[in-house]
Amino acid sequence: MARPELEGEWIQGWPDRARARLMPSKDAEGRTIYARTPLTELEGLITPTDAYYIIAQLNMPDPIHPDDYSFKITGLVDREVTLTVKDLMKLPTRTVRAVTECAGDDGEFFNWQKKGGAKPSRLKKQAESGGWNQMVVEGQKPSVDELLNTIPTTCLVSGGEWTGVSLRDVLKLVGVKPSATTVHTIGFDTGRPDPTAQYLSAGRTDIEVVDPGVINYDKALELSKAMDPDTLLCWAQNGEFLQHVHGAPLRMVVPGYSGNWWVKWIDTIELLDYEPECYYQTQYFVLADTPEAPRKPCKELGTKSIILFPLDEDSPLPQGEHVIRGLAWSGKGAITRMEVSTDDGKTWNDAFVEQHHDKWLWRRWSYVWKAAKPGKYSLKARATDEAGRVQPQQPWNFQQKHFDGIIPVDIEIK
Ligand SMILES: Nc1nc2c(c(=O)[nH]1)N[C@H]1C(S)=C(S)[C@@H](COP(=O)(O)O)O[C@H]1N2
Ligand SMILES: [Mo]
Repeated sequence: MARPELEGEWIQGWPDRARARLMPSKDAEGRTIYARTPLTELEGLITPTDAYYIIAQLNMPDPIHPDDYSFKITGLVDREVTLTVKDLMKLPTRTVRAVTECAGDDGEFFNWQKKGGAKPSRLKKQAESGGWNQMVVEGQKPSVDELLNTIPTTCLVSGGEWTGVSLRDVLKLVGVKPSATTVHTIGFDTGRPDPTAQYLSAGRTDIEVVDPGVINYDKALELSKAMDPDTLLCWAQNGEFLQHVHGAPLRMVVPGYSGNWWVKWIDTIELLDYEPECYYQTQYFVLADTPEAPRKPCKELGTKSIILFPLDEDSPLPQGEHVIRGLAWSGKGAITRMEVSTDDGKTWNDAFVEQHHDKWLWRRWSYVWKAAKPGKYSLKARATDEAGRVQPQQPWNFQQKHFDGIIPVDIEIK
């Protein structure tokens, strides 16, 4: 098998399996701003925090100590307030287990489906340092190939346990005026969006990119989703206080919506009666057929499954029984059915879906494949969610967001 062996390590004096490690890229100051989850090396449904994917679109901000931290709620509220994390801790605590998936996760598969060529791989690692934030210097445009070869888009998804309070409870506390429609959340991180991110997701450098200048990261969530009891303001992840890179002291958690809605490093929450022009909502993180077409913000994730065993790299496999397994999740809640095909989608068989009570968390599924005859096989998996949505939901779009397509795994049985 072509998969790299996990090398043994000594942990507290005992020989152990190597820990799964993030696949990181750093900014000019050496701070990790982009890191992929080693999906194929992990077991279980909660991604260890040290292996959780990381994305900072602008500059990684300086950390603020929780004792020195507060955030404001302003705009169309009965009482404008400044709150600390300790204030929030006086409200009923809520924990939600949920998948975080970057809108750009697996985006390069869109291109591959359209144009063919080398199939993207979850085993592909980017260089330890470097990446798009260091590639573009004034006046220089890297080629599409250079970009695509630098940073793979796979493995930008993780599963976590998020603890905080329902945003709804906080909004009830301050009193939302009847005219409010939008919850505008502003992070304290700033920077000038790197156009390379747009080139990278579009797979082209010949598109026009708006330069908004130096901005704060911000998003404008519709009030109805903000009032969903599972939309949280969180101070903890996986049983510990948030790490800085994941948005400490306080971040938003918006289960079902792609990662870009989960605003980190909250500075201000503003209630509005209109949708403001947020760069990461109207320009980037949008769905449109072409760069010229009207752009629609990407919100709910589709219905998606991935095969984690076997991978193309595991081929050839011996004749006999193999367990095909992977994970599945949806932007509309629980996965209710998984089907597997071992004949390139001609026939489908129901797979076993592991049950649990967390509708926003992915589910593990498996299928016992009796590979009786030598030959070449194309394995496929497709998920159905509780809303009846069957994978895939998201058509091709120029920024390659919300990919939830069915990708075959090609295996030879010997
Ligand atoms: N303030 C702020 N929040 C942010 C971002 C950011 O750059 N700034 N990146 C978003 C994006 S694109 C994603 S995918 C998620 C990633 O969350 P994580 O780094 O904790 O995995 O955070 C979102 N929240
Ligand atoms: Mo993202």
